[in-house]
Amino acid sequence: LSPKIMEELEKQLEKHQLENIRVIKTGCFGLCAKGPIIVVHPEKTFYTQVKPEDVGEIVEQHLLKGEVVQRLLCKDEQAEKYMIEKLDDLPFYKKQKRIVLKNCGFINPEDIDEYLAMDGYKALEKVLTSMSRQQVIEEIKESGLRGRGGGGFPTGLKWEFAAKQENDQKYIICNADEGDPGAFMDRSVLEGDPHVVLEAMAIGGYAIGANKGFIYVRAEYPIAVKRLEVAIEQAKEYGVLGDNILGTGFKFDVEIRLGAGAFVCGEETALMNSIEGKRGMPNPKPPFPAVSGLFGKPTVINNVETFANIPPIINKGASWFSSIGTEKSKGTKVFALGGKIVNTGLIEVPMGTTLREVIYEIGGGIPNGKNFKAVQTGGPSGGCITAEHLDTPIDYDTLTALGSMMGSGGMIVLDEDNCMVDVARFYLDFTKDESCGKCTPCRIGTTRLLEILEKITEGKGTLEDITKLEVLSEQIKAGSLCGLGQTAPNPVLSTLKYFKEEYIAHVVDKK
Ligand code: FMN
Repeated sequence: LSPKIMEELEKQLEKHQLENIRVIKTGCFGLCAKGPIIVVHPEKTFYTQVKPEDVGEIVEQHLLKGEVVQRLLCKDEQAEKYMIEKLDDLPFYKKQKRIVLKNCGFINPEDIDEYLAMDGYKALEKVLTSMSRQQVIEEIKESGLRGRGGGGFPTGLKWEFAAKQENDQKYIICNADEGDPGAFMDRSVLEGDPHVVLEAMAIGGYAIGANKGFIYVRAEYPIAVKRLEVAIEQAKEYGVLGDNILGTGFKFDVEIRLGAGAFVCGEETALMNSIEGKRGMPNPKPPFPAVSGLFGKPTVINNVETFANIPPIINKGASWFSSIGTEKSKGTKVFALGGKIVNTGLIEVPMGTTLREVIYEIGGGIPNGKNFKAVQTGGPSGGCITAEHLDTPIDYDTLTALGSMMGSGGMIVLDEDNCMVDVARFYLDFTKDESCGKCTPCRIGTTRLLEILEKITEGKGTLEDITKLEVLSEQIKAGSLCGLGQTAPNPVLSTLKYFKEEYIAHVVDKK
């Protein structure tokens, strides 16, 4: 609908000769539940669930007469009335802190001038003109930034390993494969602010001594791909990518590679095999990519969101960044809120925010008066967190301690109607399909695990099957080659930990 709304808006502005009003196509505002959205600046009037036939009224009443169209204002579900007039007043945004998403929904991602107006490429200029490679690495290390792609590895340390390698060729890769069901964080960054990733990759290239970067993005994200292509062209024209960046002599180029929707290709070694034109299957580690990665050369691979944190850290300093978050998890985290929640959408919160704040204050709670049951974090590699842990501050370590994980940021809320055995079956169905087949524990193990789960959900399972689930899960975790198999049993183990009675309720010999 949004392109139609935009077309209608342009037509109406022309009809009324409102030449001094600009229509800007932006990336995502985050509040998916209320799209399509029009924000009228400078006052930031927030019109939601707009239809093409509403546009005439917005133009004639608001833009010509200066009167807000009450009917189209954002509805506050909790207060059950149309009341939110300004974007900043919405509870959805109040508890958020936008570092990664700061430009998403505000600038035209296809216009480098708008990125430049938001301090774009200032960080690159700063590192190239006033910082040594080691100083850049120290700054990132001191910031405490950890990888947002799932593993949580310290980014500065990864860059340092690669920087120390002596080699004539090194690479920087941006992992934009984003295969978790329910995750769309990286997509929104690429669609809303593609230059931030290019700027960060060039900074990374300078820091480790690489002059070539690849963005591996899934082909199912055509808008992200197109905006990246436009951004790369504009960055080259502006002189922030290419042979002699900002006249400093530093050379850095970026190419896009498309993934074909295989979840395992998000795993770093499988991804690099895929870029090399080989079948996307993981390799054993070590060697780690920082030592021997793409084409056997030292390579830094980081997630989209990790990269999006780099320019703000360089611009504002490591101590600014590390003042946000918890002791061991610094900065913010972007989450894709989905499932049984009023405000489905994309949010960014400081690490340490509680799940209760995310689900009830930002997310608006559970729809239709239902009770919260659990939240699944970390997608197919993660697990569920129950009501008794809603006050847990979100960070890498607390979520892992609860038997789940931060993962890349998918957060699926489940209510009293969800069967937890079925939730585990859903994720196993996914991982079994996505197993690449290279190692036996994952290939055969996930198939057997799914068979047992199907037997139980069909009401044909036994108590012995529940024991088999536990034993087999541990074997798959211990024996699999890569993170896919090593984490595939997590949804089973965590639902067994917190909801064993639901498994028992399904089996034939429950007495
Ligand atoms: N990392 C991503 O950034 N995006 C992905 O889509 C992704 N998919 C993965 C899928 C599997 C099965 C596994 C095991 C890992 C995946 N990862 C993904 C993690 C990467 O292997 C790697 O840790 C990450 O790209 C490193 O970047 P970071 O340090 O910035 O997090």
